[in-house]
Amino acid sequence: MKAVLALGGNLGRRFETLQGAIDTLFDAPGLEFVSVSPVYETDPVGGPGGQRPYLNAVVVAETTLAPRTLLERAQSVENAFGRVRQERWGPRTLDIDLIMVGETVSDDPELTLPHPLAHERAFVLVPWAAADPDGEVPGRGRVADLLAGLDRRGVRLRGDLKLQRPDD
Ligand code: A4P
Ligand code: MG
Repeated sequence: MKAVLALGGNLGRRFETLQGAIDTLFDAPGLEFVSVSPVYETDPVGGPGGQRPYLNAVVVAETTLAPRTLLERAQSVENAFGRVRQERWGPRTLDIDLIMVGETVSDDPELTLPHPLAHERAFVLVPWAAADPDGEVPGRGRVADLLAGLDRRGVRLRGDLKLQRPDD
């Protein structure tokens, strides 16, 4: 199955955290790297005022893991990078969201798929479109079409930062 993961963080060494997260995510069986987006610096959406900007990126993978198992892997990587869960949408070193896993549709609050807000978030769709030009949100449509209706001003390419594919 195809899996799309969105990574973001706005505390600490943001770029090093994204690269470390990618290396760690793929450092176990069941998840194969396909592509990674450029890095974008993005204005915070939601949460308390005065947050620093985020760095966001999207990774496309192939997986044989059950969606739950993939969520557990993502959460253990968040924890490894010092994520402390405080307020919703508050600042964080690393957030990894599962955007879609194959055609899985679930409204379970522990794992909602596709991600319930992905289709309206430029900080997810802009990197996703770059990593996967033919991407589609199951039930919502093509990423490129969803993006056409969104304000992308808060999402700026950081051409000076380039994530590497995970080391094998
Ligand atoms: N959960 C349910 N569905 C999923 C899914 N598809 N992927 C559950 C990942 N987790 C999912 O997440 C809370 C619970 O969501 C988890 O226990 C999981 O079982 P969390 O990471 O602990 O909390 P959170 O991230 O603070 O809350 P939430 O609602 O997931 O927020 P989002 O949607 O992740 O938004 N602005 C910019 N510019 N860039 C960002 O990256 N990120 C957020 C966080 C807000 N503003 C942002 C950014
Ligand atoms: Mg989250």
